[in-house]
Amino acid sequence: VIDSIIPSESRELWKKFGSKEFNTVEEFQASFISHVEKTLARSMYNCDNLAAYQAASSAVRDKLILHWNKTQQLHTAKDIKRVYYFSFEFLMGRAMDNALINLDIKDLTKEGVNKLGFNLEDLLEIEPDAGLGNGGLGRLAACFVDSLSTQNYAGWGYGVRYQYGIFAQKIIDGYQVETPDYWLRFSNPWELPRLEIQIPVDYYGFTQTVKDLKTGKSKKQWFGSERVLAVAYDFPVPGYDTANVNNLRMWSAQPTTEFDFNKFNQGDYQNSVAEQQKAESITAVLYPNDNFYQGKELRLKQQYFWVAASLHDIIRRFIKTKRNWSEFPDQVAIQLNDTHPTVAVVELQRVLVDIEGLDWDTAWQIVIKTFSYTNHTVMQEALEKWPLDLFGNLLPRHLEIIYDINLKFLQQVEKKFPGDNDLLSKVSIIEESSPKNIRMANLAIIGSHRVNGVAELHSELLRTTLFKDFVKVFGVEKFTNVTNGITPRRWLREANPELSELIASKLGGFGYLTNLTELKKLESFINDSSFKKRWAEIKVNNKKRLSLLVKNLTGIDINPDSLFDIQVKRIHEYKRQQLNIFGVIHRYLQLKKCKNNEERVKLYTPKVSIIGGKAAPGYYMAKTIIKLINSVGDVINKDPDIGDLLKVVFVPDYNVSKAQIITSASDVSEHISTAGTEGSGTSNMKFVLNGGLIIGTVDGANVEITREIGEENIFLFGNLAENVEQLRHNHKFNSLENNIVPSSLQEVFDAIESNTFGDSSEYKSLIDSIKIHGDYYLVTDDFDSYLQTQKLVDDEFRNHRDEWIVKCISSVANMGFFSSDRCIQEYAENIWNVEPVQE
Ligand code: B1H
Ligand code: IMP
Repeated sequence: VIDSIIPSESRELWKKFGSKEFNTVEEFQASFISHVEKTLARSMYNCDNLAAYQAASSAVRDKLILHWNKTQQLHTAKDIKRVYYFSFEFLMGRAMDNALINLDIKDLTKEGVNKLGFNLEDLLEIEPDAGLGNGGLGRLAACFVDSLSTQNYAGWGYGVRYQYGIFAQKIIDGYQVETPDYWLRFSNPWELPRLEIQIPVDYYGFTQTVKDLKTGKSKKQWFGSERVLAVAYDFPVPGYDTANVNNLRMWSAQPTTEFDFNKFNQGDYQNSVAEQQKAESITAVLYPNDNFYQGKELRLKQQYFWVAASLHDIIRRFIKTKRNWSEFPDQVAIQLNDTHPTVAVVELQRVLVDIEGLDWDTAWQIVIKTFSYTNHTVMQEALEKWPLDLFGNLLPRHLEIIYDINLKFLQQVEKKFPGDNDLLSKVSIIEESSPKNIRMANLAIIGSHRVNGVAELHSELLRTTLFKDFVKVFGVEKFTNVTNGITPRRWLREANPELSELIASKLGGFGYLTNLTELKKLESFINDSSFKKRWAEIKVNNKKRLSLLVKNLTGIDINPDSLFDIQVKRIHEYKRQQLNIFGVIHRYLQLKKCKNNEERVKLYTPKVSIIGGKAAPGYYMAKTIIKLINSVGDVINKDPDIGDLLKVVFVPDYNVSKAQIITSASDVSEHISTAGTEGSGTSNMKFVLNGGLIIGTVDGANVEITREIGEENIFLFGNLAENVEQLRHNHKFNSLENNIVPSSLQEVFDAIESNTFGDSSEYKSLIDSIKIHGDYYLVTDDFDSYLQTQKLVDDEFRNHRDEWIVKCISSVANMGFFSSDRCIQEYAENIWNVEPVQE
């Protein structure tokens, strides 16, 4: 809208009474009190911590909204290309502390609430995590929106506003028990309901050929038979040290107000209402699987719901600019975070052809130029394949369009590689199995102009294995790499206040938080003994902070002087928590073999093994691993022979806010996936950035971390990805008779099987999977080198502490590459073709 169409008189009034943001302690307090009294309808007399948290957040939120408005007006006025990050998951964690840090008002707010009788740290603890994601993939999306804002890109996230986030994990008798995470119970001050933005989304029904009134040509049209409304909720995303505030728009499902008059007239009022209520179930709950695909109709409903609403919103915004459709890709870049939003490719084609009347090829060129696709995993069981019948029933027109896309694509392939039927069947979107499936990765590749993996090794594996046939068809340039990154604001400044301040004191301020390669300058302090002393002190403080959390959660006392060995991530066989716990058992057995305490103390470094993470509710083996960890802990922690020499802790309900305490407290952390299975990993980056070392396999981003920080600063072990296939093949000839289990591991199995850790029948399937079912994840192959590496860690931590600290400092100094800012810049330059927006 051009300013001049608003009458000057009104404009003056808007200017005169326009809201002002708080900038002083007093202005904050005024806003706080106003929210207590008017938003919450409370008073000085009944303002408890919850109310104080809500009022303080509302005050901060108001400030964000003003920045948000300005940012959106600027972007609209500049008429620039926007990036839209489509992600089924945004694992945001808490918003308040992050907003205070990014807006640089933490001290002000602390003082403000203090004088009103509240402690800021207590208020921050009240906020529930926004746990709208499973693990790395969802947290990556959260880091990306932070970097988009911080670097002044016009970048929005589009997601689903689940009413229930990832379940809360309780440990009862050593077993995982899932409880629902109703994170919205006290309402959410960080979201802005835009109840007026209601976008109809249709399902089911049929397609028909109709005559276009304008052109006279006949065309296909979809008549859905079920309709829900998508309502927008906006989450402002503040950047650090900038006024730029982007938007994370999350969709919530609502019934339409159109009523089923048929049912109503039949007097079936109750049923008619019940039908309507079902609409809300679409956005009720996040699917709690990490790296595992479950082909449920409700999930496809969620995906189409979110994607159709988001595209509708983007297209509306584009149409306002009155441009020609061919310019759509100059205004819009859409990143598909894994295949979850891939139906967007089909939906955009449908809108352009069926509704806007473009011819097929013109539309298809627009689609390809608009989309790009990130693959996060090569794990077979994670690849989305929708049964054709299920898909066609829910989205009949989309299935037809997929057939057309596929036909035209296969014709192109046939032309280039005549007679290569094997190739055709491999790259086809349709898997000719029974029942037939739609391969979403194939569709995503065909509908995008760029495909990227998330670490160099992973991207290389995509090119040479999973997507090699597509490399043949499209050429290798279409397949690129963007190594993941993390935001140093949340994962250093917020998670490790003392270390980030120490670094700032040496580097002349916090500039490194937006220019992380500045950390390199820390190398000049490697021989500064007072710096090293302070560095070590901070690590101990962070370990004390974690000890307190562990005590509160589990009742277990751990000694902050011990070596803290941490593995926190989703529980998965490929991530190999079983290797970790078998190693722990091995250590315990060796300790028990010692003659006396003197010998034990002489041979072993006191150590705490800390493991945490959620298992997908239906993943039996992962749950078995959790039970084993807890049972092993129960025995070891109570054993009077052992004392502080070994403690085993399972941290219940690992989530983003706990990760912020845990990542700064490791001496070593474990990233020990079977080579070639972990796309990237991002917690590996977080631990090293916070001054911990890594025990790792040559997998995912461990490879590049090693390259950046130097081989001498990381404890690598295990077989390489290139040998995995051969090793697995070898296992096929193994059986009970032809044993592959090394004696070290056999000793561990014997201990388990003789009920040392309770009823061994509980662990039978776990042991069998290794002993007789082919040991797919190569535990037997890597066990001895894992033990050796653990020994090395013990020795270095105990006998070479000064070198250890030097390793840590020099690692941190070389972690600059792993900022999500760098990562977003690579996407912006190589994939999206967008630039930061300057005022
Ligand atoms: C990652 C997933 C994932 N890769 C399917 N794939 C899901 C797949 O609900 N599902 O169906 C959910 C999640 N998640 C992770 O992405 C990789 O395992 C990590 O290695 C990587 O660091 C992360 C971010 O790229
Ligand atoms: P949308 O692009 O229509 O969703 O609008 C998003 C935001 O952009 C609005 O809330 C405004 O802040 C801003 N905006 C939209 N249209 C205009 C305009 O015509 N002039 C200036 N800002 C606008």
